[in-house]
Amino acid sequence: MSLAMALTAAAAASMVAVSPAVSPPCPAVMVHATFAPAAQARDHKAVTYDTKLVPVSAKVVVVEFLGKPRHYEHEDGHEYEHGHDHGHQHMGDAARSTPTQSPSPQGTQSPQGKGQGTFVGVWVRGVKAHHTFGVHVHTKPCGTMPDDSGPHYQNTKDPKQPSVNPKYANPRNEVWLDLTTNGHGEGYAKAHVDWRFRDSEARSVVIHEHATATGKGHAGMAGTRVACVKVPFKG
Ligand SMILES: [Cu+2]
Repeated sequence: MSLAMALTAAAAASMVAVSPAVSPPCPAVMVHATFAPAAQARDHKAVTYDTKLVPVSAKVVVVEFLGKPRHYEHEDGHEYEHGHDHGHQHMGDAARSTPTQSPSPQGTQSPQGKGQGTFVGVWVRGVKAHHTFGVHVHTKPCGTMPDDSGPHYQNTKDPKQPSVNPKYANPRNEVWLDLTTNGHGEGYAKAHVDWRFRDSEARSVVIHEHATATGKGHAGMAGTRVACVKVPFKG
């Protein structure tokens, strides 16, 4: 299965069986790229700053869907509300594809209602095997230097930057897509948040050297930036 097909299938699997009024999912944004050396950032969508962790020629797919449905219709016609997920899941969860479902009385949907929020999925192949990468949506496009991609995108901006306060630097206020690769250097992560990006303020997905920290004083930190993908996220 190709990267794009696999990712689309995984994303679609978390959106299937919605009420017939909702049209089939169609990504708002989809970027499919091969990592190039950082010096070529101007002409390439994806660049690597650390070829040991993310070799040139490794591949990446990023998709964004607007308004991941909160409800799923079961075969018997009953509606089930999708429990609020915790922001990011690892490849194993995603590969099994069926979202957590819990029975819920009708009429108790979230204040946002159906179809709100943003779903982001990322898939990499050909990167370091058996490795956990911290991955986030950042505010600026990738450049020749790792810091060109700016800080993390935050729904509610932390007045104090760089933001290491767990109140702001968390997977509900930012988009975290940490992933752990398998033996073939392939990994997948998805995230859903209840809000939409502001226009032109979310421009890249940055891959960091290790998993994202959550503790006070270093929340959101994941080591150096090892690779970056330009993604023109829509709100
Ligand atoms: Cu980051």
